[in-house]
Amino acid sequence: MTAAKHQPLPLTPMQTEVLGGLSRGDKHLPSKYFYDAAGARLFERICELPEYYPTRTELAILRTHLPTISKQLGPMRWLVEPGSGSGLKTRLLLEALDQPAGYVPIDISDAQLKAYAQDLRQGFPHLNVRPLSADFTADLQLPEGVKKPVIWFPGSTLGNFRPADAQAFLRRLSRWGGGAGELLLGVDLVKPVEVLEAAYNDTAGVTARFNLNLLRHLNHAAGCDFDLSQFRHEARWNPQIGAIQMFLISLGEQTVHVAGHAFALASQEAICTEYSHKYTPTQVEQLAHASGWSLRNMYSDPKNWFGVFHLECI
Ligand code: AVI
Repeated sequence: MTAAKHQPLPLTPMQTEVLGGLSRGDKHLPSKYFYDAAGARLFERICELPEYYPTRTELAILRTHLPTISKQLGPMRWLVEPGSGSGLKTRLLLEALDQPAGYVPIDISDAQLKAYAQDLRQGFPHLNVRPLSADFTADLQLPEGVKKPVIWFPGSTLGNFRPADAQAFLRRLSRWGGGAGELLLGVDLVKPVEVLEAAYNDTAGVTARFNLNLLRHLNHAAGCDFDLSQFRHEARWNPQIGAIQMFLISLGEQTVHVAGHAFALASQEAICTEYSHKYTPTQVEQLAHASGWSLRNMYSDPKNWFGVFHLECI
């Protein structure tokens, strides 16, 4: 009898991404894996922190300007949201819209999407909710009949894309529903460094837990063996690229394993876990223009900390 050969298991897409990120000279981990159930709950807590101004600032802008925005959009529009719902903000927009034709939330997590659609139908019994289970960063087809959509992308999620990816994503959005749509885009704006760094290094330590939870998630879902007690959270402004970068810093020399591959980390070596780009209004306009959109209006708060950009397809 010959001994059965030990075949390595094929890598999952998640493991492939983690291996790729840890193989770089400047180690990275993909920020999209922050949002397991625990991460999503921590993010909700972040949004309520005194230092984390984006959520409440964007809400205040919407409360002030939604009547005007709604008038400009006109009646019977389809609302399409990449991501399965931004809670209160989406509800405010749906309430403000004049007889919306329907609402299409798009999310890769089918279970989350169905629960959200169900919940929404209770609050808006007459609304035609058409959830679409898909990766919104890839090419996709909106449901039949959804034309000239109003695309809603709040929360400065665009800031978590690298600028080239942000441009490619905005270009894709411009083609949704056959083009000719409009985009309501919430973007966090450049502001004093102290304000930015405080927002990502909160005193209650919630952002630190959110950051470390990425390792816990990868341990469970990608078979890694990160020891959470051997890392600390750090977030700092990078003026060269105009972004807050979040890091997990190795507290000592250590080796971590991913799917049978070993990675050595030096003491104080940083793993970058997130980019949160901040833009000036002019930069947003330029980025939008380079991706097939022109600016109709921009709404901001008295300190100009956050912008809601109303864009239309060129
Ligand atoms: C989801 N995104 C816009 C947040 C941000 O501000 O970049 C994620 C986040 N990371 C740490 N705090 C919040």
